Amino acid sequence: MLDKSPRPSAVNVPNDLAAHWMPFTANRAFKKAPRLLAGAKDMHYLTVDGRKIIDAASGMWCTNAGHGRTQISAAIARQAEALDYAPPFQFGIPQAFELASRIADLAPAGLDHVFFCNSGSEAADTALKIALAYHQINGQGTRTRLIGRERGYHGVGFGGTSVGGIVNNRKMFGTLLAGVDHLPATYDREKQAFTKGEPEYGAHFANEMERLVNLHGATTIAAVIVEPMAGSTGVLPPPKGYLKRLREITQKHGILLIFDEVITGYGRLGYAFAAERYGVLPDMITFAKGITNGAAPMGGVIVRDTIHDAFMSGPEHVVELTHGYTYSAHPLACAAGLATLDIYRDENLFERARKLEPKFADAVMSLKGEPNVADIRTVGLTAGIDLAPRPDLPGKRGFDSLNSAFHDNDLMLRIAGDTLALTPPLIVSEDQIGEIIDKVAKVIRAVA
Ligand code: PXG
Repeated sequence: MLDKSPRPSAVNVPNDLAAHWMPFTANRAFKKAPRLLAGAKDMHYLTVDGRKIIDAASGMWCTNAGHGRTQISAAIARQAEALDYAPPFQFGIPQAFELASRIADLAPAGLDHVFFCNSGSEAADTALKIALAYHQINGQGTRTRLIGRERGYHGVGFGGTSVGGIVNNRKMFGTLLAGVDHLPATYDREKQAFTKGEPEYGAHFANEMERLVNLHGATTIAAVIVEPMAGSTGVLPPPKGYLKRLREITQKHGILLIFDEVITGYGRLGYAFAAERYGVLPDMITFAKGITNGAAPMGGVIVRDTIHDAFMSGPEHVVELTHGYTYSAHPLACAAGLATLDIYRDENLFERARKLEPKFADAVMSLKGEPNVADIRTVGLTAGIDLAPRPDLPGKRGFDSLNSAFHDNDLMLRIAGDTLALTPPLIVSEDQIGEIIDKVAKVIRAVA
């Protein structure tokens, strides 16, 4: 029988999809079957054809407080009226100073200075440049090597791409930065499969840092950058003791340790920063995404006092660090950031994530035994579900999952190859966790 019920009318549907070359997207496939979004509120997106989609991805690991928070949009609107743009070089706005103080208060003691930029990529490149400059002004200019990790993601700048460890993101772009090396990834499925939280096995992977020191010489190495929990590559929580050992080795050799907390910052793992969860003090923390709940572009680097203070010498009229962006600490982003931090505080969202973690982990683990599920990892309010690849078509089962979720199951999830990543807003209810898991099960069966 024909369904004659009225359909919600489509909104904002473009006539032509050709001109927009979409980032990190299979453009031709998208334009044949577009996934177009028109609105969002709390836990849901609204599609252009009026469907409500539950968001199990926080957009792209951004909207930790859920969508459409009027407190944030009102703050942005007020700021746009009062002061649209101010030059961040040689001038400042009060909101930037206030936001930096609020972020420093959330960060571990000793990390008290914040350098603003506009994205996670810029944050990674900024941290790497600060590391190089610090060693130079500290009389250790031979320290120029940068160390990343296999399966790491630090954005798409040349610095972040160079220290990143995802082959598809690197192989098209030539030789990248010279003098970069990589630690091995911390994942071993045979020893770690279906672990909730941090795996018991794998602290020894940090010892590879000693090997790199022996290979290159400590006095040539400036910094190591790692995500405390690798997100983009499919949610790899750190093995127990791994980050502590990495800290010990880097400290012993005078090498700076940078935590890329673009994903793990602002509550994803139940704490303001993963550094707190793991009780490890890095020299710098990068952040982006959750700082504004995704509502305005912003990133930054939180820097240890000793590093910051080392720059504060020489004639006072001279710029201490020749680095920054036209939109560093943009007024609209600062307004969004302040309103976002108010929400995180007033709604105790980090604590909420911590309390929900065991229930979330149990719910996701219930998918063990569904077709092709090869491993499940959970930590904080985040999970990675590895599906076995289709023979000779790596990534196809993941891509089919994205489409089945969006088009047939009213669900948004992230994919990394054939891994499904769940990372819902921290406001998710227990019922909604159940709903998400039911939908994911349907998706997994649909792509079997
Ligand atoms: N560092 C980390 C750890 C990230 O996760 C960046 C840096 C770069 O941030 P920008 O703002 O420049 O994109 C990221 C970004 C995914 C996914 O599906 C993850 C990211 C970006 C896009 C997709 O997992 N993370």
